[in-house]
Amino acid sequence: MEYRAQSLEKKWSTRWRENQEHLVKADSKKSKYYALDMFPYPSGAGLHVGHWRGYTISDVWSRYKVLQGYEVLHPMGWDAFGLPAENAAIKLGIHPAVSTAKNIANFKRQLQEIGAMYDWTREINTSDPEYYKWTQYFFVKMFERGLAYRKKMPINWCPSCKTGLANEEVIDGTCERCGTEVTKKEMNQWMLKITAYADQLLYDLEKLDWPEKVKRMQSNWIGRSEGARIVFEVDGVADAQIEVFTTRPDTLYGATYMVLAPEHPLVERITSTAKRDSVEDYVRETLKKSSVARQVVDKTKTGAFTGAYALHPLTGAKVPIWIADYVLMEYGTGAIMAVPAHDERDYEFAQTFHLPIVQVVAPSDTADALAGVSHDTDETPPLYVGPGVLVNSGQYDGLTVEEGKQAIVEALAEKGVGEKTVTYRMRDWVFARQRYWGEPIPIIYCDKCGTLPVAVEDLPVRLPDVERYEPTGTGESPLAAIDSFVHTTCPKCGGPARRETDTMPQWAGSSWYFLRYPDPHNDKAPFSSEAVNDWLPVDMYIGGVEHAVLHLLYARFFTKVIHDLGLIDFDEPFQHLFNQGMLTLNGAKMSKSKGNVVNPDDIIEKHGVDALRMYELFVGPPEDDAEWNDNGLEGVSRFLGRLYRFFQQHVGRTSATRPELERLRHRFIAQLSERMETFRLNTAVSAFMEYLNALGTAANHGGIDRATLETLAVTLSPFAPHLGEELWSNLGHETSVFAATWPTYDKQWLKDDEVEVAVQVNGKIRTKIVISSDATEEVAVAAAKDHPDVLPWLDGKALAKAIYVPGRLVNLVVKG
Ligand code: ANZ
Ligand code: ZN
Repeated sequence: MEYRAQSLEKKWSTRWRENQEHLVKADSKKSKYYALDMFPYPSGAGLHVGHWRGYTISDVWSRYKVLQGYEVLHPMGWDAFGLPAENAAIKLGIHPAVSTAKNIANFKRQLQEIGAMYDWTREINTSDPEYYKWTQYFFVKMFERGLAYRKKMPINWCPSCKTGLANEEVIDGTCERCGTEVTKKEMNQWMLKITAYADQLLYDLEKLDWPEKVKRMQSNWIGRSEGARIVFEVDGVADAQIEVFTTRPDTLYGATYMVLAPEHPLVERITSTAKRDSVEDYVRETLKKSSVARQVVDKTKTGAFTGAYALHPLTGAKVPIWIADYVLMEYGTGAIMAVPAHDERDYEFAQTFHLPIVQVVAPSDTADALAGVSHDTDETPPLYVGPGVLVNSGQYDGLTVEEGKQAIVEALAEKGVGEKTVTYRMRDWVFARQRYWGEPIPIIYCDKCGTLPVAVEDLPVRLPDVERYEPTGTGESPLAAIDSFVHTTCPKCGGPARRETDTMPQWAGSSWYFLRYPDPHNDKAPFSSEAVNDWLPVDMYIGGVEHAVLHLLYARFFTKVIHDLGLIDFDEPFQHLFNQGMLTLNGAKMSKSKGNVVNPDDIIEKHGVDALRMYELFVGPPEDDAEWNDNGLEGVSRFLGRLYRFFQQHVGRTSATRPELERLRHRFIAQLSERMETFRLNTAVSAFMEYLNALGTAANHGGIDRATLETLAVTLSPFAPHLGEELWSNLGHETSVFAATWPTYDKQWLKDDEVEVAVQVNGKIRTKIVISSDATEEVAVAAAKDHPDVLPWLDGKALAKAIYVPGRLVNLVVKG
């Protein structure tokens, strides 16, 4: 009768494996459900209990969907290319393929232990040539469509990892991998034109059931701004025009100076001789700063005057042109018209350098008073960024901000010096890394024929063996040192040609892996469209919030491209996204480097997998961070033991069903189902605990019926699948509990919390009392005896007998 988790769990996991219980039946007639984990990067550290939280949540959810009658695809694989394996190779001299294979074996063992229903026949490894062949294929398709292109440009460069980085990989000015401050380096780069999909990536967010926070992060990342481009002539410099981007064309009359980014190509041409030295000094200083440091709002404003003037496109006034590091070359046009009265950064700059501040927008209620005010009062107007009406703006005075934008852009457009436009913060994706452990970019350079994609039938371009993994630091990947890799023949003219030696970034393989699981062994195509259209979009995608912009944005982009290639009929990959919270220990995030990880292997040895699974849920609301607590784990473990013993005690001698049990059972199913549907999985676990307590009391009134035990076994099985199977088989079933159905409840049992009960004394009705419908006899009798209408009839007499007919009456028999 003791609950021996380990042997019981071993029995069932062996049986699942032998019966191939978790094979997905693609031809099933059931509705399909796709529940996906963000696949892990198989690091050397293995999984700690913090990682298990997401995997537990997704498995509980998948098994719940199985019980609801879906055919569930719940696959697993490895995001296996990436820097850590390569860095370990450099340090220890172990080939990344070898260390990766070893890590995968360990991860797989751990994930099998968790009792998850992964269909391992669909396992994916992004570093497997059979897989990356198709990653290269998509690159070729993008190249053919002009979505992959090569460009010389200053890119983010990590001096420690010695590789280029995408904007998304630069976190607060430092390398996402190693924390080193990122610098700029001018290099020829392969780029993916993600900006071509900027509007779709933005507007389609609306279609998704994602946490608002993640949607907001993506939309901020895309950073769509509506505004205008305005052209300013430079006074006395023929053909020099400064184009600015502004979101506030309505404030044009308040533009009292211009600012170019120090890197702006016009700076050299327009700078006057007198100002040349100071301007060059300033440019040099700026190039040392990261773009994050340059964007800090309240930092002291610095800049230099070029000595040149622009001409205001409407008034013809001369406006001084400055350079300053708060204007970034990468955004808009790299030049601004500065309106200090209505822009915070311009306001500070103007104050620092004593440039004129002219108010051109006033809050509506003060507009009349201000309209006549001339510019040259001594008083500096306050910064005003709110709505209002135009003032000091010639014929446009009195228009609202919105009307002003419209009217001024129209006037500029008529003169051919301005137009409405949209600007994005998001840049194209730098898609090349100067590293070894990644997918080779399938491109060939021929002196005669130019830049050509590798023919699809020649894919994959295999990663060759190298002796030295170290990046060269010159900006070339280690592949450049392997002659046999570099030298090839031109696919067009057959002449000598060279291969591209850069590899793809970490994020390449994960941008489409979810499309591969429905058809993972296809060697004719990346997947069968039919299979993928059948299963996708992913119904539930579970993973950490740290992927809010990188992976999730790239995966959406790839999906849209693949949709436009005509291969799939949907254009968003993940319908529902869930981000689990982190597990902490003593307030700190668990991580190997902090030395504060709880190893699941130890816990399983002591309490079993099911206890760990249930505790991973019980620890707190799944979306919140939660603190690991050994006592909590032990409590859950004891609860499972209690439940097991309760079951064994009643399973051999079940009673008849009675209303008390039915009421409890239906209420439990209703409560648990509601908590599942709202993803409150921690309170779902407490629903079991409350139910078991209530059943303990009810058992004393005449035992436990079979329906109760069946309900317990089935509902428990998503949470504690091994124990669920055991209890189910204890009931005499020969098939798996996952062939059963999640129970439904009857609303009739949910109403009538309270009942009216007649109270008789020696057979005569004396009053009626209202008590809880599942009140025990003890409670009902006590309530009857104490009622003021009953007390006189009991006065001075002895109570000989008390009978409670549940829900109907209490009969008190008195003597004397
Ligand atoms: C004039 C103006 C007046 C502006 C005003 C703002 C307020 P978002 O919303 O982020 O798109 N800007 C444009 N390009 C820039 C660059 N490369 N570096 C730094 N700042 C730049 O912001 C657009 C506004 O940011 C633009 O509108 C411009 O300043 C500035 F009352 O132009 B505005
Ligand atoms: Zn050629």
